[in-house]
Amino acid sequence: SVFTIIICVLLQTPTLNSDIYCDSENETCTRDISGEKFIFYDVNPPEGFNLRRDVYMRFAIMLAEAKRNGRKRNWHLVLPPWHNLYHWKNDKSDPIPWSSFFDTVLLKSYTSVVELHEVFSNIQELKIDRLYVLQNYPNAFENGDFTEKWKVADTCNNYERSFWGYKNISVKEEICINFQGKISQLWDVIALHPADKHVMFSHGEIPLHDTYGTKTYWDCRRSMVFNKQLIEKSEQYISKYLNCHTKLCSNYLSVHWRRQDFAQYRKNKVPSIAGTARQIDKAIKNFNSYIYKVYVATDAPFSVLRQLETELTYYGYTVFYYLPSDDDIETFKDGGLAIIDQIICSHAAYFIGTHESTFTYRIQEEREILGFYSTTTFNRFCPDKGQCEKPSKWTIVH
Ligand code: GFB
Repeated sequence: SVFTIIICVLLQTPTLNSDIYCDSENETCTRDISGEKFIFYDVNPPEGFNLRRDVYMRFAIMLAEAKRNGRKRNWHLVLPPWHNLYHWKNDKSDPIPWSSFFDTVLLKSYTSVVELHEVFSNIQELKIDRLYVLQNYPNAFENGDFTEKWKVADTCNNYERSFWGYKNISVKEEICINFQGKISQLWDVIALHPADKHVMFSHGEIPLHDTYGTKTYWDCRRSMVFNKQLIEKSEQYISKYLNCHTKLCSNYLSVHWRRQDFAQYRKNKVPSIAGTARQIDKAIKNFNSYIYKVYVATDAPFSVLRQLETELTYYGYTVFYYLPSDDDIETFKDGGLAIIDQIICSHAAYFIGTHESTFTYRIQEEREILGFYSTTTFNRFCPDKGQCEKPSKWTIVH
């Protein structure tokens, strides 16, 4: 009817946040007033918490930068719940929202992010329009050069879909993409199907930051603040046991002593227990010989931690570590307890970390944000014998 056509014409006035669908057979138009679009992503299952935090930043920056140029106003990034993480032996059941670990108000102040459960606040089931399964090119250095590129792949690698344990998520179409280079190229992939509203990328770890360590990077990093409960719990510990009541403590040294797979498969890169104690003692003597408290964050079994404690006691130090109560384990879970370790390490006068551990990198970033001299931060454990390159310094940019 004429009336419907008029409505159609009126509605077709371009607006930023609306999509109009007209069905010419029935002469009806419907307007989706929300017009909101969502990016979902997932990460290779064996990757740990702290690499995943970096993958989040790549996606968040990709969206924030596009919005900064006035584009993609109706796009949102969905925070993938923490589910079934390989290292979290006690948290294998329910998906954990980001609010359990981070201040989501601050995450949202950086760019438009939503928790997955928020997407389900007014729908029962979600059909993702397109799932792009990202995969590496068979040869990253074709013709000797690493060039930026992507293409729809001829063959697909195996990909296990779990959708974070949600049974009511499915996919309309799956496309495999060989991908290499900067994450902002994903906008070109999305443009393959401009009408899509729910787009997902698996293997979100494959695309790289457009720029690393720049102001853009740090603006996003600063918005990743841990939630209040975790901060308060850590500060209570620092005040009660380490006797420090300020942000920049002067009276204890902290270490991130990554063991488990590092001690097993990277034997020539990590020190022995006695070697670790020797290096801590040497660092304290060089830095400030009045320090006698050492906080140890570690994934080592308790018996191994006690051996390090014995060695350090022999040198005259008092050793501290966070021993969670059953209540703490229930409340904070493996992820939260690891964060408490990270926060306590961040406030120490001097920090020594483990080479090539993303857990250590995130502590170093936190210390940069707090304002410590970088000489007190970018220090690593060396193997007992052999070479020990200096750690890279990623200092803050304001
Ligand atoms: O975060 P993450 O991946 O850093 O470490 P890496 C893996 C997990 O180990 C953390 C636990 O999420 C914690 O659950 N963990 C490690 C710790 N250190 C500590 C600690 O000091 N305290 C507590 N409470 N927990 C990657 C691995 O580990 O290293 C990859 O994720 C791979 O699978 C790679 O093995 C080489 O970067 O250290």
